[in-house]
Amino acid sequence: MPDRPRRPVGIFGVPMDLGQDRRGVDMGPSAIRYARIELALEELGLEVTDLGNAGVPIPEVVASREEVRHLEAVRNVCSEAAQRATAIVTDGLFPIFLGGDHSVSIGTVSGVAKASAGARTGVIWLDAHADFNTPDSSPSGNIHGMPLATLTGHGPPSLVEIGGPGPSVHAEDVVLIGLRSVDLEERNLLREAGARAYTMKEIDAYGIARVVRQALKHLSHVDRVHLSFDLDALDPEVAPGVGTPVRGGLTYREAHLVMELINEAEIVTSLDVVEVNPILDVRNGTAALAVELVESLMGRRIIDLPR
Ligand SMILES: [Mn+2]
Repeated sequence: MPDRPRRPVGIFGVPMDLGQDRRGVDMGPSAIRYARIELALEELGLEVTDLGNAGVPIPEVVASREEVRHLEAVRNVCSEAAQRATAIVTDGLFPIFLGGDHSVSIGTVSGVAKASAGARTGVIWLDAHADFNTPDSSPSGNIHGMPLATLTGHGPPSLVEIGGPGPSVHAEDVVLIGLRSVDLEERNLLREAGARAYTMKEIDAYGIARVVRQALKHLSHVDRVHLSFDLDALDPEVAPGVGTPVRGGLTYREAHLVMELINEAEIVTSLDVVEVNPILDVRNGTAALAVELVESLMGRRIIDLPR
């Protein structure tokens, strides 16, 4: 099979741990680089440029008297991330963003979605959590539980407007996969918004391959697809080093199959890898697993079989 020409990759880190109390996910970009993401992609024949990190203040120096914790600081960081994301897309690169807690996606997804007016961006949100709280529904006031609601227009206005006026994506162009921890009010918000959600129940009942194929079919009408990959989608037994572990997640092979099927569909145009927490990890294994899964997404195959 002749290799298709593939876009060069731009890696950009957003080492932010302001979406909640400090947990250690600010070290995620470093852990993923230590696991040699750049080399792994180069071995797939991709050209890779590491564009460094966004400037992020630490929680100890950020005022936290706001009702929504660290709102202004998160907005500043996400605005920078959005600007960089737009520039990376405009330069013709495939962006891979390294978090950081999942609130970084408010910036990265806004930036790629608003990079070209008129184009429609779909989102695959691979996560144990729905991240669909609003300041009113959130039990904690933590922004890392709000990014997907914010991106679809249901968040603090100062965050919704990042990257340009209006919501970045339509809720009907969003598919969530891997859910198993959703707050009570958040369930209603998600249903009312009209996003498509596949919980662990659907994955157990129908199998991950069928779920992924349905998800891809649901997004076949959009111009671009952003994959926002929270490592807590995996079971903590295989990925212990995450911000908010929840048991009952994807197995090692299910996660690889998600990436392999998405790769075959040639649909994804940008990627987040978020919530890696080296403090809870074992010998950087979760970051190494993140790199493996990125390889599968970007074209690594066990062997190329004739079909
Ligand atoms: Mn998340």
